[in-house]
Amino acid sequence: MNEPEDPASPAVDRSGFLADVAARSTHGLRGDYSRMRADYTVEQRYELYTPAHQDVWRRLYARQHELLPGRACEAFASALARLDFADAIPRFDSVNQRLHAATRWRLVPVPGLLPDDVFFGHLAKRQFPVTVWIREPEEFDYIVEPDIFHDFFGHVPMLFDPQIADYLQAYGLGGLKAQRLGGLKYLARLYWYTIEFGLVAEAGGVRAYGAGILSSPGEIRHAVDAPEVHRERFDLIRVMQTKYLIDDFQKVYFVVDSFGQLFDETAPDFSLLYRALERLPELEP
Ligand code: HBI
Ligand code: FE
Repeated sequence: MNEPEDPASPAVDRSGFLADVAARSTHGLRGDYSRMRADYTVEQRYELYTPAHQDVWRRLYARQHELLPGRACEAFASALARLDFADAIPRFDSVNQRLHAATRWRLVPVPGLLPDDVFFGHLAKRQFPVTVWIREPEEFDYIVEPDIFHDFFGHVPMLFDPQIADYLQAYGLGGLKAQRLGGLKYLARLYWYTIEFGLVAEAGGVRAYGAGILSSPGEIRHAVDAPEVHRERFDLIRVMQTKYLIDDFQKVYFVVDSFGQLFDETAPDFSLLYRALERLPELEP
Protein backbone atom coordinates (compact mmCIF):
# COMPACT_ATOMS: atom_id res chain seq x y z
CA MET A 1 0.00 0.00 0.00
CA ASN A 2 2.97 2.32 0.29
CA GLU A 3 4.91 1.58 -2.87
CA PRO A 4 6.40 4.64 -4.62
CA GLU A 5 3.98 6.62 -6.76
CA ASP A 6 3.89 9.67 -9.04
CA PRO A 7 5.33 12.73 -7.30
CA ALA A 8 2.32 14.99 -8.04
CA SER A 9 0.99 15.56 -4.53
CA PRO A 10 -1.19 18.54 -3.63
CA ALA A 11 -0.87 19.83 -0.08
CA VAL A 12 -3.30 18.32 2.39
CA ASP A 13 -5.88 20.65 3.86
CA ARG A 14 -6.73 20.12 7.49
CA SER A 15 -7.77 23.64 8.40
CA GLY A 16 -11.29 22.38 9.09
CA PHE A 17 -10.30 20.12 11.95
CA LEU A 18 -9.64 22.64 14.70
CA ALA A 19 -12.49 24.84 13.52
CA ASP A 20 -14.66 21.77 13.95
CA VAL A 21 -13.32 21.15 17.42
CA ALA A 22 -13.91 24.78 18.38
CA ALA A 23 -17.43 24.85 16.93
CA ARG A 24 -18.46 21.77 18.84
CA SER A 25 -16.85 23.27 21.99
CA THR A 26 -17.32 21.35 25.21
CA HIS A 27 -19.57 18.76 23.66
CA GLY A 28 -17.44 18.14 20.59
CA LEU A 29 -14.08 16.47 20.82
CA ARG A 30 -13.40 16.62 24.51
CA GLY A 31 -9.62 16.63 24.65
CA ASP A 32 -7.68 19.80 25.40
CA TYR A 33 -6.20 20.80 22.03
CA SER A 34 -4.99 24.18 23.33
CA ARG A 35 -1.49 23.29 24.48
CA MET A 36 -0.31 20.80 21.92
CA ARG A 37 2.76 20.93 19.70
CA ALA A 38 2.61 21.24 15.90
CA ASP A 39 2.44 17.46 15.59
CA TYR A 40 -0.52 17.37 18.01
CA THR A 41 1.45 15.75 20.82
CA VAL A 42 1.07 16.84 24.46
CA GLU A 43 2.56 15.91 27.83
CA GLN A 44 1.03 13.06 29.79
CA ARG A 45 0.46 15.01 33.01
CA TYR A 46 0.14 12.06 35.30
CA GLU A 47 -0.75 14.15 38.37
CA LEU A 48 -4.05 15.11 36.68
CA TYR A 49 -5.42 11.58 37.00
CA THR A 50 -7.67 11.51 40.08
CA PRO A 51 -8.26 8.50 42.36
CA ALA A 52 -11.64 8.14 40.60
CA HIS A 53 -9.86 7.92 37.22
CA GLN A 54 -7.46 5.30 38.57
CA ASP A 55 -10.43 3.37 39.88
CA VAL A 56 -12.13 3.48 36.47
CA TRP A 57 -8.93 2.14 34.88
CA ARG A 58 -8.63 -0.74 37.39
CA ARG A 59 -12.25 -1.75 36.95
CA LEU A 60 -12.11 -1.55 33.14
CA TYR A 61 -8.91 -3.59 33.14
CA ALA A 62 -10.28 -6.26 35.48
CA ARG A 63 -13.53 -6.66 33.56
CA GLN A 64 -11.76 -6.92 30.22
CA HIS A 65 -8.96 -9.17 31.48
CA GLU A 66 -11.45 -11.76 32.63
CA LEU A 67 -12.92 -12.01 29.13
CA LEU A 68 -9.62 -12.62 27.32
CA PRO A 69 -9.03 -16.38 27.71
CA GLY A 70 -10.29 -18.16 24.61
CA ARG A 71 -11.06 -14.83 22.89
CA ALA A 72 -7.84 -12.76 22.63
CA CYS A 73 -5.10 -13.88 20.25
CA GLU A 74 -1.87 -15.30 21.62
CA ALA A 75 0.23 -12.23 20.73
CA PHE A 76 -2.09 -9.93 22.66
CA ALA A 77 -2.40 -12.19 25.70
CA SER A 78 1.32 -12.78 26.05
CA ALA A 79 2.28 -9.12 25.59
CA LEU A 80 -0.37 -8.04 28.08
CA ALA A 81 0.87 -10.56 30.62
CA ARG A 82 4.36 -9.07 30.42
CA LEU A 83 3.10 -5.51 30.90
CA ASP A 84 1.89 -4.87 34.40
CA PHE A 85 -0.70 -2.19 34.07
CA ALA A 86 -3.57 -3.84 35.88
CA ASP A 87 -3.39 -1.56 38.91
CA ALA A 88 -2.83 1.95 37.58
CA ILE A 89 -3.09 4.06 34.44
CA PRO A 90 0.15 3.34 32.56
CA ARG A 91 2.92 5.90 32.26
CA PHE A 92 3.89 6.21 28.60
CA ASP A 93 7.57 6.78 29.43
CA SER A 94 8.01 3.47 31.18
CA VAL A 95 6.26 1.48 28.45
CA ASN A 96 8.24 3.22 25.74
CA GLN A 97 11.58 1.74 26.77
CA ARG A 98 10.23 -1.78 26.48
CA LEU A 99 8.22 -1.11 23.35
CA HIS A 100 11.14 0.49 21.57
CA ALA A 101 13.38 -2.43 22.49
CA ALA A 102 10.79 -4.88 21.13
CA THR A 103 9.68 -3.30 17.83
CA ARG A 104 11.18 0.23 17.66
CA TRP A 105 7.74 1.80 18.20
CA ARG A 106 6.98 4.42 20.79
CA LEU A 107 3.81 5.96 22.18
CA VAL A 108 3.09 9.68 21.86
CA PRO A 109 0.51 11.34 24.13
CA VAL A 110 -2.25 13.20 22.22
CA PRO A 111 -5.44 15.10 23.21
CA GLY A 112 -7.73 12.69 21.33
CA LEU A 113 -8.74 12.06 17.72
CA LEU A 114 -6.33 13.52 15.20
CA PRO A 115 -6.74 14.74 11.63
CA ASP A 116 -6.08 11.85 9.27
CA ASP A 117 -2.80 13.20 7.90
CA VAL A 118 -1.38 13.83 11.38
CA PHE A 119 -2.41 10.35 12.48
CA PHE A 120 -0.84 8.72 9.43
CA GLY A 121 2.31 10.81 9.85
CA HIS A 122 2.85 9.43 13.35
CA LEU A 123 2.30 5.83 12.28
CA ALA A 124 4.69 6.28 9.36
CA LYS A 125 7.35 7.20 11.95
CA ARG A 126 6.46 4.25 14.21
CA GLN A 127 4.82 6.55 16.74
CA PHE A 128 1.48 5.46 18.10
CA PRO A 129 -0.81 8.30 19.27
CA VAL A 130 -2.44 7.49 22.61
CA THR A 131 -5.19 9.68 24.09
CA VAL A 132 -4.23 10.98 27.55
CA TRP A 133 -7.67 11.28 29.16
CA ILE A 134 -9.84 8.51 30.60
CA ARG A 135 -13.63 8.26 30.57
CA GLU A 136 -15.70 9.32 33.57
CA PRO A 137 -17.29 6.70 35.86
CA GLU A 138 -20.73 7.27 34.31
CA GLU A 139 -19.26 6.37 30.88
CA PHE A 140 -17.95 3.06 32.15
CA ASP A 141 -19.89 0.94 29.67
CA TYR A 142 -19.94 3.16 26.63
CA ILE A 143 -17.68 5.88 25.32
CA VAL A 144 -18.08 7.74 22.04
CA GLU A 145 -14.48 8.80 21.42
CA PRO A 146 -11.47 6.57 22.02
CA ASP A 147 -9.93 7.24 25.46
CA ILE A 148 -6.71 5.97 27.05
CA PHE A 149 -8.31 2.65 27.89
CA HIS A 150 -9.20 1.90 24.27
CA ASP A 151 -5.93 3.26 22.90
CA PHE A 152 -3.69 1.67 25.47
CA PHE A 153 -5.33 -1.58 26.47
CA GLY A 154 -6.59 -2.28 22.94
CA HIS A 155 -3.66 -1.22 20.79
CA VAL A 156 -0.41 -1.24 22.76
CA PRO A 157 0.00 -5.00 23.38
CA MET A 158 -0.32 -5.65 19.62
CA LEU A 159 2.48 -3.14 18.93
CA PHE A 160 4.85 -5.65 20.52
CA ASP A 161 4.16 -8.06 17.63
CA PRO A 162 6.82 -7.54 14.91
CA GLN A 163 4.45 -8.17 12.00
CA ILE A 164 1.66 -5.94 13.30
CA ALA A 165 4.32 -3.31 14.05
CA ASP A 166 5.48 -3.33 10.42
CA TYR A 167 1.94 -3.52 9.05
CA LEU A 168 0.88 -0.45 11.02
CA GLN A 169 3.82 1.60 9.81
CA ALA A 170 3.02 0.55 6.22
CA TYR A 171 -0.56 1.62 6.88
CA GLY A 172 0.62 5.07 7.95
CA LEU A 173 2.73 5.46 4.82
CA GLY A 174 -0.13 4.09 2.72
CA GLY A 175 -2.52 6.55 4.35
CA LEU A 176 -0.46 9.57 3.38
CA LYS A 177 -0.47 8.24 -0.17
CA ALA A 178 -4.16 7.30 -0.19
CA GLN A 179 -5.09 10.88 0.66
CA ARG A 180 -3.44 12.05 -2.53
CA LEU A 181 -4.99 9.28 -4.62
CA GLY A 182 -8.51 9.63 -3.26
CA GLY A 183 -8.37 6.18 -1.71
CA LEU A 184 -8.86 7.13 1.92
CA LYS A 185 -12.35 5.64 2.18
CA TYR A 186 -11.00 2.25 1.14
CA LEU A 187 -7.93 2.39 3.33
CA ALA A 188 -10.04 3.41 6.33
CA ARG A 189 -12.09 0.24 5.82
CA LEU A 190 -8.90 -1.80 5.83
CA TYR A 191 -7.88 -0.23 9.15
CA TRP A 192 -11.32 -0.80 10.58
CA TYR A 193 -11.55 -4.48 9.65
CA THR A 194 -7.97 -5.27 10.71
CA ILE A 195 -6.41 -3.05 13.39
CA GLU A 196 -9.75 -2.21 15.02
CA PHE A 197 -11.96 -5.27 14.41
CA GLY A 198 -9.68 -7.99 13.05
CA LEU A 199 -9.89 -11.69 13.89
CA VAL A 200 -7.13 -14.28 13.41
CA ALA A 201 -7.44 -18.05 13.02
CA GLU A 202 -5.37 -19.83 15.69
CA ALA A 203 -5.03 -23.52 16.57
CA GLY A 204 -7.70 -23.21 19.25
CA GLY A 205 -10.13 -21.32 17.04
CA VAL A 206 -10.88 -17.78 15.93
CA ARG A 207 -9.39 -15.09 18.20
CA ALA A 208 -9.45 -11.29 18.33
CA TYR A 209 -6.51 -9.03 17.53
CA GLY A 210 -8.47 -5.82 16.77
CA ALA A 211 -8.35 -3.14 19.45
CA GLY A 212 -12.02 -2.23 19.13
CA ILE A 213 -12.89 -5.82 20.03
CA LEU A 214 -10.24 -6.32 22.70
CA SER A 215 -11.16 -3.15 24.60
CA SER A 216 -14.95 -3.74 24.61
CA PRO A 217 -16.69 -6.24 26.93
CA GLY A 218 -19.73 -6.55 24.68
CA GLU A 219 -17.94 -6.72 21.37
CA ILE A 220 -15.37 -9.33 22.43
CA ARG A 221 -18.13 -11.81 23.24
CA HIS A 222 -20.12 -10.84 20.16
CA ALA A 223 -17.17 -11.05 17.75
CA VAL A 224 -15.78 -14.36 18.97
CA ASP A 225 -18.77 -16.25 20.42
CA ALA A 226 -22.00 -15.08 18.74
CA PRO A 227 -23.33 -17.68 16.26
CA GLU A 228 -25.14 -15.17 14.05
CA VAL A 229 -22.00 -13.15 13.23
CA HIS A 230 -20.40 -13.47 9.79
CA ARG A 231 -16.70 -14.35 9.98
CA GLU A 232 -15.26 -14.21 6.48
CA ARG A 233 -11.80 -15.12 5.32
CA PHE A 234 -9.74 -11.94 4.84
CA ASP A 235 -10.01 -10.75 1.26
CA LEU A 236 -8.47 -7.36 0.52
CA ILE A 237 -10.97 -6.27 -2.14
CA ARG A 238 -13.97 -7.51 -0.16
CA VAL A 239 -12.73 -5.61 2.90
CA MET A 240 -12.29 -2.41 0.94
CA GLN A 241 -15.77 -2.71 -0.58
CA THR A 242 -17.51 -3.30 2.73
CA LYS A 243 -19.04 -0.43 4.70
CA TYR A 244 -18.84 -0.53 8.50
CA LEU A 245 -20.94 0.37 11.51
CA ILE A 246 -19.55 2.96 13.92
CA ASP A 247 -22.29 2.88 16.55
CA ASP A 248 -23.14 -0.82 16.87
CA PHE A 249 -21.37 -4.18 17.07
CA GLN A 250 -20.07 -5.26 13.67
CA LYS A 251 -22.14 -7.67 11.61
CA VAL A 252 -19.14 -9.01 9.72
CA TYR A 253 -15.53 -9.64 10.74
CA PHE A 254 -12.62 -10.69 8.53
CA VAL A 255 -10.29 -13.48 9.65
CA VAL A 256 -6.59 -13.63 8.73
CA ASP A 257 -4.54 -16.86 8.89
CA SER A 258 -1.56 -14.98 10.29
CA PHE A 259 -0.28 -11.44 10.67
CA GLY A 260 2.25 -12.27 7.96
CA GLN A 261 -0.67 -12.76 5.55
CA LEU A 262 -1.94 -9.31 6.46
CA PHE A 263 1.40 -7.69 5.75
CA ASP A 264 1.98 -9.62 2.50
CA GLU A 265 -1.48 -9.10 1.02
CA THR A 266 -1.41 -5.37 1.70
CA ALA A 267 2.17 -4.79 0.50
CA PRO A 268 1.44 -4.16 -3.23
CA ASP A 269 0.75 -0.70 -4.64
CA PHE A 270 -2.92 0.21 -4.11
CA SER A 271 -3.26 2.95 -6.75
CA LEU A 272 -4.79 0.69 -9.42
CA LEU A 273 -6.88 -1.02 -6.78
CA TYR A 274 -8.42 2.28 -5.67
CA ARG A 275 -9.38 3.02 -9.26
CA ALA A 276 -10.88 -0.45 -9.73
CA LEU A 277 -12.85 -0.05 -6.48
CA GLU A 278 -14.53 3.07 -7.82
CA ARG A 279 -16.28 0.79 -10.33
CA LEU A 280 -17.17 -1.98 -7.88
CA PRO A 281 -20.30 -1.89 -5.72
CA GLU A 282 -20.12 -1.01 -2.04
CA LEU A 283 -21.20 -3.92 0.12
CA GLU A 284 -23.38 -3.70 3.21
CA PRO A 285 -21.81 -5.41 6.20
N1 HBI B 1 -6.75 9.72 15.59
N2 HBI B 1 -6.07 9.52 17.79
C1 HBI B 1 -6.53 8.95 16.65
N3 HBI B 1 -6.78 7.62 16.63
C2 HBI B 1 -7.24 7.01 15.49
O1 HBI B 1 -7.46 5.78 15.49
C3 HBI B 1 -7.48 7.80 14.36
C4 HBI B 1 -7.22 9.18 14.45
N4 HBI B 1 -7.42 9.96 13.37
C5 HBI B 1 -7.87 9.41 12.12
C6 HBI B 1 -8.15 7.97 12.13
N5 HBI B 1 -7.95 7.25 13.19
C7 HBI B 1 -8.74 7.32 10.92
O2 HBI B 1 -9.40 8.31 10.18
C8 HBI B 1 -7.82 6.63 9.93
O3 HBI B 1 -7.22 5.48 10.40
C9 HBI B 1 -8.55 6.27 8.67
FE1 FE C 1 -8.46 2.31 17.98
